[in-house]
Amino acid sequence: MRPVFRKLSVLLIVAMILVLSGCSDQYLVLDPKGPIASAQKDLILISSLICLIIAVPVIAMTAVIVWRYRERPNSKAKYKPYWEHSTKLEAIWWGIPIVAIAILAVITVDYTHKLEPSVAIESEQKPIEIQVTSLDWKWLFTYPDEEIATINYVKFPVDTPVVFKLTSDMAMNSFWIPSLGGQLYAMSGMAMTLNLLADEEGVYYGSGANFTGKDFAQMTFNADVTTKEEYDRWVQEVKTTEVALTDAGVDELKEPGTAEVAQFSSFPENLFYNIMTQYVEEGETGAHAHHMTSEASKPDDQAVDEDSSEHHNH
Ligand SMILES: [Cu+2]
Repeated sequence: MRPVFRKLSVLLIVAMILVLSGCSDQYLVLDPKGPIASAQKDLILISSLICLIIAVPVIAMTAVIVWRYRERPNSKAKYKPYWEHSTKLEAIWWGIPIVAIAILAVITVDYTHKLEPSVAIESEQKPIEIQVTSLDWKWLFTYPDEEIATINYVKFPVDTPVVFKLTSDMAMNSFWIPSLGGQLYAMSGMAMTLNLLADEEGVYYGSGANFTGKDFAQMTFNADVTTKEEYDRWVQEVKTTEVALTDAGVDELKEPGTAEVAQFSSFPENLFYNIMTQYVEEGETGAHAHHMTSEASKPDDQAVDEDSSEHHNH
């Protein structure tokens, strides 16, 4: 090996060790704690494997061919100056990728349907709804059934489907608890539905996965998954010991800036709905106006229908 290549390869190995050691204690996506995340992990691994079936032989053959057919005296490699076509080779290098892409396509379409975020997760437990509002730069969680609210912290019971309703006060953001499943966008003027389930207790990292300005990196939160008993005890504790979130408090939260973890014993009625529809005027036909179906546009109906999720890809 030439000295320059030797130096380069040492550098590459050092870089690889550094990069790989960075995720040694937190695999997150590759260490799923729920059915959605584990199905997504399967899809990642299956896709990677299928790609490797093509990539590994191609890279290996590139090295072998470059080495074997290099110019040198007494080369034993076959010399065929008039070779121009081989049906066998054409079939291999067109056939294998076509088959691989077809398999990838079928698997991806299948998983995409199975993992549609608005599809309810089957469970014997009654699902709980948590409304998620992206503010600059903090996460507001409101529990419509329990009537409590939290900032930058969310708690729910293990083995219980959680229906997250996502919206944003301002900038478009992306709600992500990597251990439980993929991200979904939180957009102003609409509500998206993300169904997740944690099948193991623990404290999971959550973040805003979309750049929303100066302090977006501070928009992290812990998703605390506990037993049903512990969750119920916590709800009662928040209801009895914390202060209420007032309209003035909401205005303060809407101001740009970061926030500490906080809990509130109650929140203004229809808060989520009011934030979601704050930019909508009567009869408007804006970019997301078609999500405002008659069913969803009743103020007393905080639950937003499935229609809102048809836009989950933008
Ligand atoms: Cu939309």
